[in-house]
Amino acid sequence: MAARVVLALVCLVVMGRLSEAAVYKVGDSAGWTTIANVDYKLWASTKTFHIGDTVLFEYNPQFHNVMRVTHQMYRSCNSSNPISTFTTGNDSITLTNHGHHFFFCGVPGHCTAGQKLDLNVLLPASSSPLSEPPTSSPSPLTTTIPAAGVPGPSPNFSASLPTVAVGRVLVVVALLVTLVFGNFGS
Ligand SMILES: *[C@@H]1O[C@H](CO)[C@@H](O)[C@H](O)[C@H]1NC(C)=O
Ligand SMILES: *[C@@H]1O[C@H](CO)[C@@H](O)[C@H](O)[C@H]1NC(C)=O
Ligand SMILES: *[C@@H]1O[C@H](CO)[C@@H](O)[C@H](O)[C@H]1NC(C)=O
Ligand SMILES: [Cu+2]
Repeated sequence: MAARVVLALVCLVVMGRLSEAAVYKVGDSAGWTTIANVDYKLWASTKTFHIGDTVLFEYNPQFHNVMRVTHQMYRSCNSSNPISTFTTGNDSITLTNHGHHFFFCGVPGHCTAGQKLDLNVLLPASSSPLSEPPTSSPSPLTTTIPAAGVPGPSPNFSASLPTVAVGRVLVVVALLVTLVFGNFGS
């Protein structure tokens, strides 16, 4: 029984790790370049970008730069009016909204040679187990501190995770209620 609680806590920690922002180096080891013939469309298609993730453009700033552009500019490789320009050679760009983000190198000829990146940032997932209401609402105390020897439900990730979360919320609410009503009495 205790193993079940430990399992649920380990699961929470792992899920916390998984939901942390990721850093993606554009082009992986090749970086942001024209000479390696990197297919940046293919590179982006192998990743799943979320809000809060960072893309890192690494390149020699003598030869390249990074321009964030609109879809129209991206399609026509028109670098006359970029949204923003990065030139350090080690540019971290944090993705703060969902949808497509368009980048290319503004050095003449590089965008048409394929140094262009279209990445799609997905909407935040709405089906996280923690945000789903539990199918049943057992008492938090009997589930988090189960009585010894009493057989409980089998370990079940999808059932135990929300139970632990709801249990925590209920404990906090109970503490608040105790505090408020305690003050009323004095
Ligand atoms: C590039 O875009 C600008 C507006 O941002 C426009 O004035 C210009 O004509 C475009 N150039 C080409 C070659 O399409
Ligand atoms: C590039 O920037 C990242 C942080 O954004 C840093 O960790 C890394 O060491 C930098 N690399 C170079 C070559 O400066
Ligand atoms: C876990 O619990 C859910 C709902 O409580 C149920 O639908 C599912 O079949 C269970 N899975 C296992 C492996 O017991
Ligand atoms: Cu370039």
